[in-house]
This record gives sequence, structure tokens and C-alpha cells, in this order.
Amino acid sequence: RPNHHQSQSGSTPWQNPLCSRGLSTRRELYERDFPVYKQPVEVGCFSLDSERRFFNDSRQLRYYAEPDRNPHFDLKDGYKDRYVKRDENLKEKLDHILRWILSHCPYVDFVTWRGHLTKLLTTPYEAREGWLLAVTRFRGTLYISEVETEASRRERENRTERHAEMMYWGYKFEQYTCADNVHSLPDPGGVVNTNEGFCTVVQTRLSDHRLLFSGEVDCRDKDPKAPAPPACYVELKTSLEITTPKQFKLIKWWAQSFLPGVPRVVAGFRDHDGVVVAVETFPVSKMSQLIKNCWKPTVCMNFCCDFLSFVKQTATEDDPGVVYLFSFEPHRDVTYSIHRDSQYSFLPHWYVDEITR
Ligand code: 0WD
Ligand code: CA
Repeated sequence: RPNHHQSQSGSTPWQNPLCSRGLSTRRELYERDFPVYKQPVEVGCFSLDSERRFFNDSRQLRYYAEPDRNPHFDLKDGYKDRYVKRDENLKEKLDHILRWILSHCPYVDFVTWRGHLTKLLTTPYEAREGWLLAVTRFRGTLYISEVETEASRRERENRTERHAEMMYWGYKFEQYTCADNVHSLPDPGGVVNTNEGFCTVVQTRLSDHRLLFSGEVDCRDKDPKAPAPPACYVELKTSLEITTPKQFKLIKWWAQSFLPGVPRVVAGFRDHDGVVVAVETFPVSKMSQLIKNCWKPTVCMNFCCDFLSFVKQTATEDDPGVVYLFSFEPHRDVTYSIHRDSQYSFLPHWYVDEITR
């Protein structure tokens, strides 16, 4: 039977954010000096091909081809006839990262996807979507893997045709702006296959937490004299709002790129009909100034840091079959429950066996 540790929802201002039962998500508790966040270092990479097969190399890395400032990219093109969509019912959990770890054997405190850390960074500002993060301690390392919430599964299964098509638009923008190699040009007539991806693996430290995480990278600067990764990487986005996107969207953009040290985001501003009419580059270092009064990077980083301390303090049993399930709902504290050999266990046998060998 799961062991539920609930905490009070309406926390009081004097509450210690690291109390024994839950973790407060109130912003004002995290307004202190920016924590130490070491310059992220790329320690490796991997690629996933058109059939989602893993390769321990950069074969899927693409090159940024700077478009016209006012292009007329039709993002709807090819949705019906040149689109191969990744199977969203297949939950890969941390499997690709674990495969990478087996051939490199780094020792760290935490292993996770960059996307999971992005969700942690934005939690104090999140008013709409909750999350579930499964944590397992194995040989001292804490592995963090997301579990789809009921709400998110329902939303995925009840997606409108319009929403499904709009999800394609982001990938189509990548196809208009990325080339397969330094000397080639983008091929907007090709097939968009969302199985394909290039992921960087970075190591860094947040306060006393040594982190290893992987994140998907859209493309890199094609100048061979560009700085080494991750400084040469470019994140691509599309947005409806011309000139500056919505505030909350900007926090997410900042958090996602700041974590792995990606310095610039290229935004394609589109109309309601999926046509990109303007392209603009945003340096990640300037993003926080764009919205200074609304959100603070220090709150994001301090919350993430305290969450990781909370996890270290809570997930004490070192056992690949034990999952500590951390749960967040907007305007509530983070709480957790413990599950032994349950549906939540996520470290695969091939990984556990190889590490234990
Ligand atoms: O199983 C899961 N719940 C997840 C799996 C959640 C998040 C990621 N993944 C895996 C996939 O294997 C994917 O290849 O992570 C990879 C991407 O990881 P990430 O970089 O940590 O994820 P995130 O920062 O959330 O997203 C980066 C990009 C997205 O671009 P935009 O511009 O929309 O942020 O990765 C893509 C998407 O293009 N992406 C995904 N690709 C495959 N599976 C997924 C996903 N679940 N989520 C986002
Ligand atoms: Ca992107």
C-alpha cells in the first residue's frame, strides 16, 4: 500500500521551505542570492534516428541556416503527406540516457532529462499544469523520470485536430531553418520525422548537487570557428505574439536554454494561419531583463536547488525497485509517496544488471 505523506496546502510565511513532509512552492521563500550554477560542460551526445534507434554519436546534429528576417514559411505544408510522427504511447523514460551512461560511467548525484529540470525551474510560477516525478536511488545516484499525469494523458488523448496540426508547426519551422550538413541548405520538400533527434549530455553543479542531464538540441552554428558546444547551439521556437512572446512562455524558453548553456533562441513569429512572418534572435542572457518585474531566475534556481535537497533527504533507500513519487499541483506544496516494485519502477533490468555486474 502506498505510504502517503501529505502536507498542508496553505503554507505560512514563516514556514521553512525544507520542512519534513512537503516542499513549499511559494515564490517569496526562494528570493535569495542566486545559487552557484557551474558552467555546463558537454560530456557527450547521442542521436536518435528516423526509427528512434540510439547512436552514440552526433549523426542527427543539424546546422542553422539563417533565414530572411521576414520570410513566408508555410508551416502547414506537408502535415497531411510528409509527416512521420513519433509514437507518444511509447514511454522511453530515461532509457536513452542510461544507454549513454553505460558507455561512459560518470559518477553524479542526479540523472535526468533537461525537460524535467525545466519543469522544476518554472514550478513557482506554474498556475496551470501539475507534474509527477518518479525518483529512484541506485548506487548512490538519484534518477528522476517523469510520469504522465492523468490530466496530461486526457489532454493528449482528446487533442483537437487543430491542436495536433499546430504541434507539427514547430517541427516544420526546424525543417525550414536547419540543414543536414555544413555545406547543404534546408530542404522544405522533405519529410518531417519526429523520431529523429540529437541530444547533448551535460554535466554541471547546482549548489552541492552534481547533475548529469540530456537535452534535445535543434541545431548548431555552421561556422566551424563558432565556440565549442554548448555555446554554438541554437534553440528554435515558434510563437504567435509578434516581438515578444507571452511572459510565461519566455520563462520556459529561458529555463530550457539556460540549463544546458545554450546562448540563443531563434523565434519564428507566425500568424493564426501558420505562416511565419518574422524571425528574431533572443540572447538567453537578456531574457530575464525582458520580464524582470514578473519573474526572477533566482526564484527558479533556488526552488530547483531546494527540491533536489528535499529529494536527497527523502529518497534514502538505495534500491532500483523503489520509487519515491513526487507530486505537484498548482498552488500546492510538493508532496510524495513511496512505491515498492510497482508500475512506477523505471530503471530497466539491462541497466541494473550491467551496473551491478
Ligand atoms: O517520456 C517523457 N515524458 C519525455 C521524454 C519528456 C521529455 C523528453 N523526453 C525525451 C525524448 O526522448 C526526447 O528525445 O526527451 C528528449 C527531449 O528531451 P528534453 O530536451 O529534455 O525535452 P524538452 O526540453 O522538454 O524538449 C526539447 C524538445 C522539444 O522542443 P521544444 O522547442 O518544443 O521545447 O524535444 C522535443 C520537442 O521538439 N520533445 C520531445 N521529443 C520526444 N519525446 C518530447 C518527448 N516526450 N518532449 C519534447
Ligand atoms: Ca525547439
